[in-house]
Amino acid sequence: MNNFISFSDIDNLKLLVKEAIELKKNPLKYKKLGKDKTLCLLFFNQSLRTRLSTQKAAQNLGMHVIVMNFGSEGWELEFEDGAIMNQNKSEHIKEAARVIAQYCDIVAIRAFASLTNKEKDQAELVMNGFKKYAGIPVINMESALRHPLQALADAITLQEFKTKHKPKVVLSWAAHPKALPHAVANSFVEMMQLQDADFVITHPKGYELDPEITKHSTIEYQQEKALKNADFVYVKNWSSFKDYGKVTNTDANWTITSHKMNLTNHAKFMHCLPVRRNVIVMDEVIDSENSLVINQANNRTFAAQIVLKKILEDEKK
Ligand code: SN0
Repeated sequence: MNNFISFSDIDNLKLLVKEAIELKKNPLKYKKLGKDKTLCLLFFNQSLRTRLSTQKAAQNLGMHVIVMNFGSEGWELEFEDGAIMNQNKSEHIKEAARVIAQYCDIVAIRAFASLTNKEKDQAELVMNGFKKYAGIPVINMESALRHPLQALADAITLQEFKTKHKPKVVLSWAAHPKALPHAVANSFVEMMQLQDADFVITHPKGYELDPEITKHSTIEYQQEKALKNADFVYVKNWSSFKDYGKVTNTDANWTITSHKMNLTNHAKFMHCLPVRRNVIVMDEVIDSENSLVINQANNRTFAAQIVLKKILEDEKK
């Protein structure tokens, strides 16, 4: 593996999940693999799980880690080719990426969608800029469009908790006071399209994700109908894609309650966190024994570790 920007960088998801589960049993087995290698984590946005689990994963492989809150502490970057930089942007990605690459062996980046400029978000400027100019492996820690480390952790969690070959997995939207990115939902959909599962997406009309991403998946606009017989319920808010970045629906009827969980096949509850309690999901559901949110967060370490391991191994070849 050279980069991990989306699921298209993975050859075989099933095998990768299997290897991650093996790694989880003995996380320090490859402690020598990353000796004298440095991972640089650049954050343009807040983080809890991603920051700590990716550091932990690198440490488990014996790597050094440098963390920078680029969004608040770095120069404001210009991404446009040929830009006349006489405004607020101080440094071009061409220099920044090449400079950073001299200090580390792998760079991991978090840069959320602006949710104001659809074209720029769709172009994945930050991730692609680093990929183009850094010349070292790039890992996506949530970009404008994708959060593949989260989806890989979710694939590990599904594998650990599924009790049948082809479970029913429902991705449900729920209302949120803020406009949130599409990245988690997009990567979850792309991951589910690689799984043997009965996968259904449910959301109100107007909240369709990018049709390019969901084109091979089933969409059911009636949440209660979608939840019927589900084995896993994954809830996530996202803002409108059509009416880009807008909150056009605040209907509290989409909240996951115990009444809704009772429609399922005793389903496991999932969310990537952070979650707004009693807005996205009621306490009774997230606090129940069927909630997997803490397990998902734990698997973030092993998702990051298997990706780092693959990149380090391929670098050695
Ligand atoms: C981010 C998102 O993409 O939805 C990160 C999830 C891993 N979530 C938020 O920004 C939630 C912020 C909030 O105020 O609830």
